[in-house]
Amino acid sequence: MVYSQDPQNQVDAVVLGAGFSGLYMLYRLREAGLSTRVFEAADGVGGVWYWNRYPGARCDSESVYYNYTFSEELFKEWSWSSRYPEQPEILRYLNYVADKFELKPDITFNTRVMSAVYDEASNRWQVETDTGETVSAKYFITGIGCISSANVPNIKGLNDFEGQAYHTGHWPHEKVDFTGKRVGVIGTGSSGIQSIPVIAKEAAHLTVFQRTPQYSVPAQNYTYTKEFVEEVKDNYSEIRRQMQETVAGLRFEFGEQSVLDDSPEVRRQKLQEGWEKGGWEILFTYNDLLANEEGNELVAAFIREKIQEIVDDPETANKLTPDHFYGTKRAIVDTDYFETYNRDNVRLVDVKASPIEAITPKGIRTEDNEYELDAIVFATGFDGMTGSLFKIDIRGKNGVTLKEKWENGAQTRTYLGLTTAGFPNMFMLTGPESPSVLGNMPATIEQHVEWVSDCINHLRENKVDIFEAESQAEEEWSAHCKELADATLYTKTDSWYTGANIAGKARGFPIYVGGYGAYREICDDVAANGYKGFSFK
Ligand code: N01
Repeated sequence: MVYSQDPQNQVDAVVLGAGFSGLYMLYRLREAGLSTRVFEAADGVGGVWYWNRYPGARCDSESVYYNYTFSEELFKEWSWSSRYPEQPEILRYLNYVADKFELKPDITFNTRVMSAVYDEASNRWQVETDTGETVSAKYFITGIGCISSANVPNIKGLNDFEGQAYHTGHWPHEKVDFTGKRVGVIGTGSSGIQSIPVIAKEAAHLTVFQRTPQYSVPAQNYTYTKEFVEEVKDNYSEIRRQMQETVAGLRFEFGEQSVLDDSPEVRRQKLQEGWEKGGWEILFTYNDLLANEEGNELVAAFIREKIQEIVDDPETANKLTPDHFYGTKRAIVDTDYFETYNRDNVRLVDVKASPIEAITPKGIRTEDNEYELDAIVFATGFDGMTGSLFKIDIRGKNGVTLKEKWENGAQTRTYLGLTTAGFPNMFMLTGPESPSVLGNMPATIEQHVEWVSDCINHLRENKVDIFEAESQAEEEWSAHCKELADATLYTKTDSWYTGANIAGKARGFPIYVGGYGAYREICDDVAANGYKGFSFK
């Protein structure tokens, strides 16, 4: 590689991605006086909210918390329309933020970073893009999201289909019109469950290809009143404080009791109330839902009963009824998902019982049938946590790639989920082994960005050239993450959290399950103690 000597291409920091994390990281670095380049593969800001434009896409953390809180002015300027607004509104918000803080001039759009190589002689990162540009930076920061590498399963005949095919995570910008069409949706995770009711209303006929049934509870979405929005704004400081301290970066904690502490009658009443309030209420009703098999089963049984009540056809209801531990696959909230199966134009195909054999020119062939389709929607998810990092050729000391160091995901090792030994001056926003996807993402992102920018300020003030996680600290952190995860039910279920959704991917649970508030305290403590666990040169 020819290293960049061009002063134009020598910057203090390179940041990857212009979603929630990249935008705020750029803001903070610029405030601190660092020259910064952000590279973004899309032609606009937004990250996952740029790409995930499928019908029905919306957030499932309440919008008044699903936003930045670092700027009181911004918080008070923006008003959300509803509890769970749709993707266009969230994308408008992120564009508003980028425009307000004049971030776009420092973002290079339509440009994908292909490699980032640490040069030990100069102690700088050499970053190469798909447009042939090389930039040299002191700090290399990834803000590429945890679920941004789309998974299109390797099904025979994938390219033979003569109709239209879409992936929910790469949806076209123009409206896709399913009117009069026979549509097939593969996948019933959050994306499938959000899009199925909307597509069913438009399409002539919808066939859902389900491999694993999912628990889902009603979102109970509603339009915010002006009074509520004003009240939220008046409580800005309190909301920011609460979000920083709670287990998931929202305003509430898990309930104080075990599932087993309540009598069946009281438990039922609480779960019914949770169902009616919607969203995350049921998931947070008890303190041990995700650790106690017997308790989890009681809550899961309540949701299974609801599915049986809602869905008219008993055979369809049975196929839709899950048997894994509730919440161990990402919990889902929906609008009329199970009700959709009562429509005459919707059918459910169980592809665990009769697996998909091939995509054919005319549709999808399973072991026992062929389904003619005009369009196929792949709601088949993502290569989560490590997928996007591994797509980039990231090389640390001695030319070792991140993929090699982490043994292709079999041995993910980080310190605090922010850094990894052998990769000096590199930071991962919402990286593996941080709380990331188990919390309200904007809150977890703000904490990471603030920690990283404070850290960089500290390094500059103290004229530190090389900042690197120590192997011992990293070993301990990764072991701690594993120990916490193994004490939960998460690891007992196949999910994208564990890597089970990707053929051949190593299994693990590279997410910190100890809670966002506790994690923040740990990170603050590390900083307050002179960044213990890191080496400085
Ligand atoms: O992806 P998923 P997603 N044949 O992996 C099935 C976030 N998100 O895009 O369970 C047949 O959850 C797969 O089956 P199985 C959120 O964190 C948030 O829906 O592996 N089926 C599953 O049913 C979420 O968790 C929002 O057996 C195949 C589905 O495809 C994460 O993104 C909205 C298959 C994939 O579900 C991912 O959600 C949307 C195959 N070969 C997403 N391969 C919000 O609300 C896979 N499947 C904010």
